[in-house]
Amino acid sequence: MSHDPEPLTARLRLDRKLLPRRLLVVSNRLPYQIRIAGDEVTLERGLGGLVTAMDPVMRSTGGLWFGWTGSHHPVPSSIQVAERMGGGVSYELRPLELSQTEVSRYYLGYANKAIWPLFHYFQEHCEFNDEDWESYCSVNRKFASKVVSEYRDGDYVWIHDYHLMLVPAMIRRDLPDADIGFFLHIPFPPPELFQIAHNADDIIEGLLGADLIGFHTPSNARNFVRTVATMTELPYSVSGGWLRKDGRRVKVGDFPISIDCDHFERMASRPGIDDEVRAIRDNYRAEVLAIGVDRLDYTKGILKRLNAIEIMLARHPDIQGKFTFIQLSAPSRTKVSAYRSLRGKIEQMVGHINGRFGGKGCLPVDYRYEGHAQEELVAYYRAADAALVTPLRDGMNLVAKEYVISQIDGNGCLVLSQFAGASRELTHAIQVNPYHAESLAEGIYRAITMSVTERRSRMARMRQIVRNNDINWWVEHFLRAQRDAVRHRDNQPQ
Ligand code: ADQ
Repeated sequence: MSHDPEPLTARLRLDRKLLPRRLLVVSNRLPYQIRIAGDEVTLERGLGGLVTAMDPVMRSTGGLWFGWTGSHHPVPSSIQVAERMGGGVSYELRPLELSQTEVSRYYLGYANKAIWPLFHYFQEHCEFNDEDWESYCSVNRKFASKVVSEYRDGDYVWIHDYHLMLVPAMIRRDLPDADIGFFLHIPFPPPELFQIAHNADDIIEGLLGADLIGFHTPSNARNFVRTVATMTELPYSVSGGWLRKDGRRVKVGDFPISIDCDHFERMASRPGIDDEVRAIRDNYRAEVLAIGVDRLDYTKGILKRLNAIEIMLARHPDIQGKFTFIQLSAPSRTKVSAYRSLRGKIEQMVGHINGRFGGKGCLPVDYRYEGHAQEELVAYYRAADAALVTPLRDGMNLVAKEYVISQIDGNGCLVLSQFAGASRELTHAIQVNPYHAESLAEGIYRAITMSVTERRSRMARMRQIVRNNDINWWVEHFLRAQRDAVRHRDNQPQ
């Protein structure tokens, strides 16, 4: 029985020749929250970059998605997302359950208090301890065994992200000839930083079980090869993007992730959206609206963004009373103390800015601590004259691409951190260094006062770039590299 939460309106336009017989996606969380009431199973799509990118892929290719349910309630061992898709393929979830200790040690502990901050260059937030690490190892083993138990010849195993970096080698041990890819959704730091992890050797060993290891940007890929070169004696080529491990060649490459542009454009032009956009603008009564959309995370630079808005309002009294910044923050990792304290600081700062500049017309900052449906988000994107995407460090940042593609009338301006992976492609954004408050403030001011001609020309270039390199392109680019990696797996280096 299918539990498809939304009709299969359209599929990605993928080159069928590249598709494996069956795709096995492995990630920490399943893409859907599973709710059970009596006999009824309902699915609610999760939030976050990995799901936004990979769910449309699985809807098009079919296959199995292995992941943690995100709760402690028992669920069926297999759930079908879409009943019948072209070519008889189906998309099924394979839930894994984790104990409370595993959640607190593997997920909240090692993954989110050690690896997440370290890989985003926040070494002061890192907490390393042996119990968390042991739990990380045993949960990785749990994932690997589950995949191995369902694996059939011809399957392609695609492992995602920093929670599961040991899984490639664990699967390789049991299935020496399996095709295995790994994609890291967050940055990979330089060797000097990476070696702070006391289990750095094991992580490298784990990743090298894959045939292909993908990163968002060339500099992340280079950091990885340089790290392996620093820590091991393995043969490698930084420029060729390969390493050699146990007689196997491991390919390393950059694959800038993207979004399903057709889906976002459809949402941005759906019937009734013009009324929603007008209602948002009428509600705020501001001449200029800017927006920020993030999971509430210290890497996203929300505090520095708010600080820059305060500086901008103080320096440019002409826009006081005419400008509103809407910050939509989705709750995230609320059990980690760094996230809880960040929430308190943001709320305090919003109150301070509104106290200082409010009462002169419109509200300076509207802060909402909640997740929004994608359709609603797109209405906000369309209503906003500018989007402020100013992370302190970010693998890619899909919000930047979603904003650009939602500007179907060619308007809008993007302020983008130079430390987001997206800044490599979106060179026509106003690029800023979020660590420098004054230039961030001026970047925002420049965006909201830019001439219509310049704004439209920059937006047209960015829309074209995102359209050319959309999620179809990303999947194909990765699968093509995987096919080549497997072909050359046993080749001696030139
Ligand atoms: P994230 O850190 O989650 O992803 P991002 O790429 O911006 O960051 O993706 C966030 C997703 O969540 C977007 O699709 C966005 O629309 C959605 N979202 C955010 N706030 C929301 C809100 N308030 N309401 C509703 N939806 C909201 C990780 C990496 C990124 C990388 C992606 C994909 O950290 O660098 O781009 O994976 O690889």
